[in-house]
This record gives sequence, structure tokens and C-alpha cells, in this order.
Amino acid sequence: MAFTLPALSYNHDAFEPHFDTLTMQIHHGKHHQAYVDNLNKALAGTEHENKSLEELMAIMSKLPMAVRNNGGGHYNHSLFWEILSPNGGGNPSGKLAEAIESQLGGLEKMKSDFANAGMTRFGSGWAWLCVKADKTLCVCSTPNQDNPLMDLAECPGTPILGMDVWEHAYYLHYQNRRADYIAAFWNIVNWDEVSKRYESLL
Ligand code: MN3
Repeated sequence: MAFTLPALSYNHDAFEPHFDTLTMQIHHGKHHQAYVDNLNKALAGTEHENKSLEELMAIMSKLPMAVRNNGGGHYNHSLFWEILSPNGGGNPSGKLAEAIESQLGGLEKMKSDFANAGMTRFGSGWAWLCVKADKTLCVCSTPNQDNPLMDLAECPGTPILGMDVWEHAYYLHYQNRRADYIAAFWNIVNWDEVSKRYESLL
């Protein structure tokens, strides 16, 4: 069964002025669509064509680079759209807030470490807040379209919050100002969704 581009639960202009409308249209409709199309092409006719994204991530070290780049791209962007909301921002609450406090030094420290992970990722990649196998939280980054679910990840875990730091995510509006894009990102984070993902892993 071929993968398809997930529809967004909001309009492309929903994140103005933080993420501009044209970037959202191109990012979702062109970039993400291309990952989906190229993933389907790379899997067609192979023994892996009926696997889920999660199943592919778990054996990624054995799969061709086209599956790694485009499967990662599809997984990462699908997560990204869901952890954003026009009603986002603010602070996490409940168990997630407690875990950030006790395990990551508090929300401000976590946001600073997460922003630093995104800022220091040379070239293209992602910053992540993850739940490790021992159920503790960690902040890390991965290159290109890799993610912590891949069996080859240096920081293995299940991502519950991800931030795209590819230039295509911000260049039209922010040009080279990645730090400004990262600061804007916090205004639209859907902490309810991040919390839901966190609690489902406990
Ligand atoms: Mn992207």
C-alpha cells in the first residue's frame, strides 16, 4: 500500500506571522509530497513495500539511501505538522511538564538545549525531544532526514517533538536567520499533542 501525503488540520496561512503562508504551501505541498512520492518509488516491487514507517525505521541500516532519506522525510514531516497548532505555544502541563522539570532541568533549559541542537546542526537536519527506551527524556539532533527511531541513530528514542532546521523550512521568510525561526517555532508548538505522545510511551 503506497504512502500518501497527510492532510493538514489547519490552513497554510494558519501560522502567520511565525511561519509564512508560501513556505507552508511549498513545504507541505511540494517538499513533503516529494518525500512521499520518492519513498513509494524506492519501495515499489521490493519486499519492504507493505511495511509501516515505524517498521522501516527499525531496519533502516539495511535499506537503500533513497528509503532512508525519503522515509525519514515522510515520517519527520508527518510528525512536524501534528506537533504544531495555530492555538499552540504556552507551556506543557501534567506529566510532561514534571518530567521536563526533573529530567531536563526545567522548561527554559530544555528549550535552550533544543534550540542549541537545532542551531548547531550543520547543514540540514532536525532537533528532537525524545523518549528513550528507559522512558527518560532527551534532547538531540540528527542530520538530513534521519531521526531517532532509525536503528542507526546516534541518539535512539521515540521523538515526541521535532523541529525541521532545513533551510526550506524558513529561508523565504527568515533567510539565514535560523535563530529567529527557532524562536518563532515555540509560539506554535502544540504541547497537548506532545504530552499525548509522551504519555502514550510511559
Ligand atoms: Mn522540511
